Amino acid sequence: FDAQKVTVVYVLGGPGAGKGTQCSKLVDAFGFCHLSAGDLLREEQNREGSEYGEMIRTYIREGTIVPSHVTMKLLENAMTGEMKKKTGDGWVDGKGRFLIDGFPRKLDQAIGFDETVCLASLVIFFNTSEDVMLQRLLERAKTSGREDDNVETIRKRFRTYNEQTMPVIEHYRTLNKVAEIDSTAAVEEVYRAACATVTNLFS
Ligand code: UP5
Ligand code: MG
Repeated sequence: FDAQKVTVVYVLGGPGAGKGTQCSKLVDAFGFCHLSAGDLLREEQNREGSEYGEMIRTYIREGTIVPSHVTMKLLENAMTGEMKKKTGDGWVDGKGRFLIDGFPRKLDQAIGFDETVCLASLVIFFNTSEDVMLQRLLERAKTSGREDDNVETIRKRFRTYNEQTMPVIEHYRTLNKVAEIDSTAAVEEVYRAACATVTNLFS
């Protein structure tokens, strides 16, 4: 993808930090196309005839990272589909705007996607404590139906995040691309900070 025609913003943060919640709100305000890597993987997992269904289920249940080629292909396909539309979600002034939520989760994915698909302009990093994230996920577990919303898997997700995803954030920090937002506060308050960051990017 031509960086002149698309703007890619990565949205990172631990499990339950509020990535999805904030992305939905940013879509309305800034006309982004929101691509959640986790949602794309869950869709593929449930797609009839998918050759990756069982594999994805195993990784998600273990809180580990699905092999990069699978996730990158799903993201690329979703972006291509959106680019073909040329109107509607994700298009502002002839330029595609993508919020990529929950990806890249490890360093090789970050470097691979930046090099082969599109260079990210910004990383929004929602940061809060594990205690807060755990409480949010346990609350959501009552209704989410997500197979990874249980204490055992949540602990594994935290470990994977600390060991593999934090280095991605550090990588972008050295490139001065990270906007860190404390996501401990109420949704609306976090959103105000997120809005200010994105307004700044497009001004
Ligand atoms: N909530 C949100 N914000 C709040 C606030 N400010 N105050 C109070 N409550 C707040 O929020 C979680 C819950 O908290 C919700 O109930 C919300 O109402 C409330 P949400 O916005 O859903 O948080 P989010 O950060 O999106 O949490 P999520 O669980 O989606 O994060 P994960 O990163 O764990 O999940 P994801 O779907 O990205 O990935 C799942 C799995 O897929 C991974 O573990 C991995 O196995 C696999 N995966 C890959 O392998 N590769 C990828 O690239 C991506 C995923
Ligand atoms: Mg999410």
